[in-house]
Amino acid sequence: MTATKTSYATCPLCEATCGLEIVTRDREIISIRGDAQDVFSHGYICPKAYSLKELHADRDRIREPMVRRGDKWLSVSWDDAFAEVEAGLSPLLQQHGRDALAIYAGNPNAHNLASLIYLPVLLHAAGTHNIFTASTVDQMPKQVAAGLMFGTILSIPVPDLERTEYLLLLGANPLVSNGSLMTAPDMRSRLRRLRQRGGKVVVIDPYRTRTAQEADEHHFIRPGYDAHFLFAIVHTLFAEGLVAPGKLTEHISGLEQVRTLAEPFTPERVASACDIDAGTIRAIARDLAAAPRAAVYGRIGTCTQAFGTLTSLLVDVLNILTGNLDREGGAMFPKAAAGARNTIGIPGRGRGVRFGRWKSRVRGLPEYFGELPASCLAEEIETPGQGQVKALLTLAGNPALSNPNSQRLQQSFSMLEYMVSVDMYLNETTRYANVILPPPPTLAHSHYDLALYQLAVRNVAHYSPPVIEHEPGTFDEWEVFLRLAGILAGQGPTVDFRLLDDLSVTQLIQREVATAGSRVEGRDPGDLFEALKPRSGPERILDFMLRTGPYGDGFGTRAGLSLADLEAHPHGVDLGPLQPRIPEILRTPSGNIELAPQPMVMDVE
Ligand SMILES: Nc1nc2c(c(=O)[nH]1)N[C@H]1C(S)=C(S)[C@@H](COP(=O)(O)OP(=O)(O)OC[C@H]3O[C@@H](n4cnc5c(=O)[nH]c(N)nc54)[C@H](O)[C@@H]3O)O[C@H]1N2
Ligand SMILES: Nc1nc2c(c(=O)[nH]1)N[C@H]1C(S)=C(S)[C@@H](COP(=O)(O)OP(=O)(O)OC[C@H]3O[C@@H](n4cnc5c(=O)[nH]c(N)nc54)[C@H](O)[C@@H]3O)O[C@H]1N2
Ligand code: SF4
Ligand SMILES: [Mo]
Repeated sequence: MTATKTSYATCPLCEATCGLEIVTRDREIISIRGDAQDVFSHGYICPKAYSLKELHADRDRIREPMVRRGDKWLSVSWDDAFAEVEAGLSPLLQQHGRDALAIYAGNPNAHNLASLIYLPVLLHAAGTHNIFTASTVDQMPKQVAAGLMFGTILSIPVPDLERTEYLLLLGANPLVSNGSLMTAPDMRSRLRRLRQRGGKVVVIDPYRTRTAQEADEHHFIRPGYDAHFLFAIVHTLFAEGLVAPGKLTEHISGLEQVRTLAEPFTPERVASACDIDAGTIRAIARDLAAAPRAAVYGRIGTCTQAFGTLTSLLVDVLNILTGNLDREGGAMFPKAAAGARNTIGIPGRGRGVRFGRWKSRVRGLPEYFGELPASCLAEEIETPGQGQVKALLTLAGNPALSNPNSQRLQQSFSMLEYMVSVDMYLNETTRYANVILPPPPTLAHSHYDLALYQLAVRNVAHYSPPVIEHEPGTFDEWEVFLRLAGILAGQGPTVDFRLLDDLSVTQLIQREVATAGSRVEGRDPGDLFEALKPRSGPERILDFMLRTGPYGDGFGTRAGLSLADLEAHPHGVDLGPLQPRIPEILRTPSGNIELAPQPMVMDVE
């Protein structure tokens, strides 16, 4: 019998990024437990982690490409599957144009290194305006608010949980969800410690959640009225002379405008709208102002509502007015080791964000950062005319279940002329596909949380190599993405994805050496390309990002991080507690934090 092997990996199932200790024999998983030496999670895991073993062994998990013929599904070779995709998609795109293809990318892409790196390549090759993701049924309002206020869409402050003494949570249930846009393993212990050191947790939620049950205070709110509630707190802070942005004063624009906008929102007027009485609103405002260190945090309940973006903005307006933004124990900005836009370019000022560059065909809704609201997808498929969606590519998403009005969406899927899904299950969505391309088993690909470390309550970096070897003849997800990119770019089903990969890296290097303020500004791209050898795929690009990142070795310009370092530290690298980052983090055109950006002012009316 082969000997067992012990590996360390990050759990990819939610945003908490817990470290796992996994024992395997060949391709079989023997056990999964928490990695006691993990620098961030210290052994904590939730019951979901163990399901990775079942997921791996699940007989329903798709292991080979599948092609649908009527109601029948046939397993086919990868070459045949890509040839099918080519034959199905290319004529449609030639006849009807690029926008005839819609792409839907689901939530697991945010937990997958290969997708995070190669999805942009695939989307670029597709050249369609009809791009949809789970973001618009989740956190897009947060990204818009962060983009407008701070200049980049993931500059979302997170509560400094280990040092805060007052936490106001709106529309979030982190004890169950394990936290979102706040990467923090073992939320229960963190909240418990907060209260043990005399701190207070206050929950605003229309439902008595488990988090609400364990909080010091829970106030029921009428759904959709968080902006009113937050404005009433802002109103109270101004009325009672409690506005104290402290060191942020010189970095903010729009303070007087916020005062004026908050004027009509007296606690008395707001109380009947949001169902929280005026006395409670005033008391929360005073507690928040009086706490030596406090943080306001809003999550999905504050996003999936009519005024989600305004609410998201107001959450951080409150953090700023009380002097809690960017200070220890307040709401702080992580500094991720790789891929964070707020660490790229010249610190303190930038181009800001743009949106609304194009609109959806049927309802005329604006794009945000390259995507349209997922709620538009069904009508784009149903409505005839120039630019109608005729084909769909889903990538790790189940919109037929997860999106609003899903029955209508399912009906629209049956109208498609062609559909391809990259997924390992036959489900509500993929059953409409003509071809399903399965990713390798989760533990057979490497992992690095490029997105989530940008939102972590402590600065950490953790790379895990594949735990299990690929089965011969299987494709990694990045290879699938590049093969699809080749087909969509008109290069056919047999494109050499390694050449496309080289091209992607070359473009990335060229962009970076031309970026003012980069650690490798002005360097010879060819030298850097050579220095990355012999790596390829996601590892090569991750290594490049780490080395040009804020802790990076700058390709020999100083001692610092590279992928080799992370490989030498299987339990992760601790980069320390969060540090103040204003003004360095800002990328707004003014170089200030914008408290009252125009689109939000319009929403107030
Ligand atoms: N009613 C209701 N609706 C909701 C929500 C809610 O709370 N209530 N929550 C919303 C939120 S926050 C979100 S993020 C969205 C999520 O919406 P989606 O992302 O559309 O839905 P998921 O169920 O996460 O879909 C995951 C799909 O990816 C596949 N998959 C898993 N891992 C991988 C992988 O590594 N590679 C590939 N290729 N496929 C993989 C799974 O088989 C599944 O088909 O749902 C939203 N919809
Ligand atoms: N087990 C498990 N864990 C998960 C997931 C999962 O599918 N399963 N999904 C993951 C994903 S993708 C995400 S995005 C996170 C989400 O993580 P969270 O946002 O922490 O969790 P939710 O349970 O979606 O919490 C939303 C809360 O908002 C409340 N709410 C609804 N409307 C309003 C409103 O108008 N105002 C206010 N103030 N509150 C409102 C709801 O009652 C609910 O308690 O969870 C992640 N964790
Ligand atoms: S909390 Fe999330 S990351 Fe941690 S073990 Fe559970 S599912 Fe995995
Ligand atoms: Mo989500």
